Amino acid sequence: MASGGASLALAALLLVSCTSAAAATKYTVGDASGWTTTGDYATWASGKKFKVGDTLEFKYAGGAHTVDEVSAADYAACSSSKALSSDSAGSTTVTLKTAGKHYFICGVAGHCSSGMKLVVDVAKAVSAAPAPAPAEAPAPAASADTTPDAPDATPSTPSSSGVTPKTKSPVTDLSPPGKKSTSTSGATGLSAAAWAGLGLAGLVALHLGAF
Ligand SMILES: [Cu+2]
Repeated sequence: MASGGASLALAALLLVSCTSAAAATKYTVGDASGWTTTGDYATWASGKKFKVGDTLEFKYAGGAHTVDEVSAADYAACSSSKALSSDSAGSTTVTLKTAGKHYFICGVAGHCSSGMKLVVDVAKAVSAAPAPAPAEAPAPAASADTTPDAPDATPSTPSSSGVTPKTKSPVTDLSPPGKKSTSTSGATGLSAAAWAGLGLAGLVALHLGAF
């Protein structure tokens, strides 16, 4: 039962991470120009609000350039000798996994110094909204999980029985007034119509009798 609760919690977490991933933005570095020596990536990055989960797609001719993530010092020095990651496949997609500044340079000699460098300031993912959701979700899932597994467990029985009357009472309280109001209005409506009909019939009968 512990594993069941854990897997449910995991599933909830996965769902949350999937939803946040769906909200992530995919940026093509340099837009149509791509990752090139003639790009101006400071201008390209300015005004963009990068956040954790977003992806950067570097487009370039495979082998012509590299995408190296480096430290701030190596970014300033255009050195990729201690690169945190490196790729030269031609289409490099980098997922921004952590908040803070991320530095990318091209490792080909002379390219970084000619402007092939990009720094992005990544903001924390908007975790304020998704955070309360997983906290609420595992609570009912865990209690529902313990009830069938351990019916003899004392805390589960009062909690489940305590829930049922609460849900039943508003239903029983609501249904009688609803039924009464409709039935009485229907009855009065019918009787009024019946009396009117009888009155008309009586008048017609009187007229017929007079003739
Ligand atoms: Cu290059």
